[in-house]
Amino acid sequence: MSAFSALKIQPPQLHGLNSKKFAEKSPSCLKTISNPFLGSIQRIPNLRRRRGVSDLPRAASPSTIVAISELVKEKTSKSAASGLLITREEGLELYEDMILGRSFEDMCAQMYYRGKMFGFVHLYNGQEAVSTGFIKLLTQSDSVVSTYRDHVHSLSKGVSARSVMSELFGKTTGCCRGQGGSMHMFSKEHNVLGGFAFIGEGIPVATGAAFSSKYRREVLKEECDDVTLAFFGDGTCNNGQFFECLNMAALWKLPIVFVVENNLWAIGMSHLRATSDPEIWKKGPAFGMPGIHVDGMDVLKVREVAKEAIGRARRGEGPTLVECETYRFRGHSLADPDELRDPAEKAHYAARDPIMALKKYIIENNLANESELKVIEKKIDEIVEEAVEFADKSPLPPRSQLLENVFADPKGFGIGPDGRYRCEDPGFTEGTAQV
Ligand SMILES: Cc1ncc(C[n+]2csc(CCOP(=O)(O)OP(=O)(O)O)c2C)c(N)n1
Ligand SMILES: [Mg+2]
Repeated sequence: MSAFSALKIQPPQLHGLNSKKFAEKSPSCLKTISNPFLGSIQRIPNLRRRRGVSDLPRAASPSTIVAISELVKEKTSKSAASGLLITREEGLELYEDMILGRSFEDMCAQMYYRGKMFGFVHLYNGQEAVSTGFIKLLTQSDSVVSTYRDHVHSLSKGVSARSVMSELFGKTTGCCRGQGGSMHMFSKEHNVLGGFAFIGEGIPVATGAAFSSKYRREVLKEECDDVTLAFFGDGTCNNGQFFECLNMAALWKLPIVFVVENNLWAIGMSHLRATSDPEIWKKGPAFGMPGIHVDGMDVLKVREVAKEAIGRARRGEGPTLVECETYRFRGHSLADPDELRDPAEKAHYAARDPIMALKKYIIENNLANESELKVIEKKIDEIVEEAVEFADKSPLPPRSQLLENVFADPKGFGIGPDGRYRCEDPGFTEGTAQV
């Protein structure tokens, strides 16, 4: 039995893609969505013959790109004996991470409206199952590449709430010393390789990171089985960088997982309106890698898919494209009044809150009781409160920091040694920028 059949994934409703609209848009898709696991059914006739068998992932049949569930048959789950998908410890870890993500973002909204943060701030509420389901399976040396919606990915990867909040406040104690802000989280220590404001921009960076892991292992003969996760949205999947990187990753069998957070909207543009074939996962098999569709509001399903995709990458079997169908509970950014989306759609997804779903699973399966979960919630409240106090008290960066890491010649203009602004005819200097 594969990991996916063990999951008893419900026949997909493409949960939020309003099925009537979806049918009008693409009747042929409805035929495929009656299958419980979309990624498992894509047939690519003769692909192995054309490309040579050894280049392709090991599949059940020579002419099929199969779902990763079929590729890893001997998966053993720690909690297999109990028949549950997670142990108590795992359940509590997932719950804590999701509560941290949610509480942190709620606090960001408060701080933003109190004028503590500047620029655009994009929150992750509703999408927690994706970050937690994937990132909690990583090791320290694995990498994560995010988008402008990057706070929660960073927290899941272990960057402290203090340093993310300080970064948002523009303080020196932030993970980028206050120079990045909301959309540019980075942590060398945790291998968070950046949030990126331009959509699609992180995908080549992630592909490069995955290439470097493979190069270290296969050329430099270092011990390295690091995996990179690239997170990005549905609106990014019609962008050229996505296609270029899928091609390269499949061609070179890179240890990467492309994680699409399909929240059905790109600012105010509906995914169904903007995309010729709204099933993004299908683009994986088109490039010779498995494509998976998973309910992104269910952390346990995401986690099962993630285990196999990450495992596949770690074993050197190449990339996977995973489409997580999810939803954001707030506007595109905190500057968005969120008036475009249908209230019925929002209510539909609010009822599928991934944190509530995990809580229900934990309690119904006696992994923990309500009061034990309350203890976690209280602990997280304190962490988030403390992060705000810490950020608030932290110093602002000195003015001289303004020109650090600026590659254009800083000699001609900027802050002079006397602390005053100066502007001279720019010329090129050698070496590092210094004021
Ligand atoms: C290259 C580029 N073009 C346009 C934009 C403007 N823009 C900002 S967010 C966004 C929508 C992205 O939607 P999606 O990828 O679905 O991510 P989500 O915000 O839903 O997480 C666009 C087009 C941009 N940031 N970068
Ligand atoms: Mg989107």
